[in-house]
Amino acid sequence: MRIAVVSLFPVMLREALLHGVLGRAIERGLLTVQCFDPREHATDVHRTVDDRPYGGGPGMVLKVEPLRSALRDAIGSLPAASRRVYLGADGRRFDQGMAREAREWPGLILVAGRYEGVDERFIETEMDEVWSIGDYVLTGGELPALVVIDAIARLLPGVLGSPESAVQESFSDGLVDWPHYTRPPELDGQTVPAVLMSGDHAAIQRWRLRQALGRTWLRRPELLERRGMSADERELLEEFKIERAQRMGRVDDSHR
Ligand code: 4FD
Repeated sequence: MRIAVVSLFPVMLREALLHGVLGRAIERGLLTVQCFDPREHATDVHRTVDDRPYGGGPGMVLKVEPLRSALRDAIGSLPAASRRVYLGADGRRFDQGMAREAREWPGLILVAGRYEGVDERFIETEMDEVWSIGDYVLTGGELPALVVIDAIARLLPGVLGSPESAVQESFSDGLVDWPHYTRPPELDGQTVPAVLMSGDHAAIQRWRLRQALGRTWLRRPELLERRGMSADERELLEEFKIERAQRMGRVDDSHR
């Protein structure tokens, strides 16, 4: 997949993309990310990219022409069917479903705003969609762009080590994760659940699904509402509730 980002801070993006799974995916050519800096498209001696808002008020607004010129370069270097997405707090809430859809696109152009925003005419004429990563305001669209790139990239074939990762994910689709443990088996009296060391893979799978259902019920009930449960899953969740009630009745009511 090919991604282009229009941003005044290309170094910030490039640096962040050097590390970990994402860095390796780019090294291996599973994904390309190119940056296009509107400042390089400013035509005056001062390389001006922003100006004062019509109507007055604080802050500056990104001008259309340098943005549009940078975008034209980005479009020129990506497949024709690429989609154009602006990152803004007023956009459609980005979620896993949108990441899954976007991974099928041949190319994605992300535009990261700065200052008080970009001239609305640029968004109207040039953008297909506006996405938000959550209900908070940031100083720029670069971090949201990186979040979107990360969420999509890990879904691309070959990016996560094994194809098993994808199977595991569909197994627990729409649920929060189950708890994870590694050595040592006991730490200051905190032990690893015995089933995880039993070697009984069917029992481990059921334990993990039970935990994922239980944690989703406790922490993100609205996800469970939306997703629904099979008869088998309903039974597992009941088991989780009973176990938890017993645990809380006897010793520990420290966590909800
Ligand atoms: N919640 C998000 C995206 C961008 C952003 C910006 C005007 C500020 C939050 C236009 C002002 C863009 C988000 C950049 N803040 N800030 O996804």
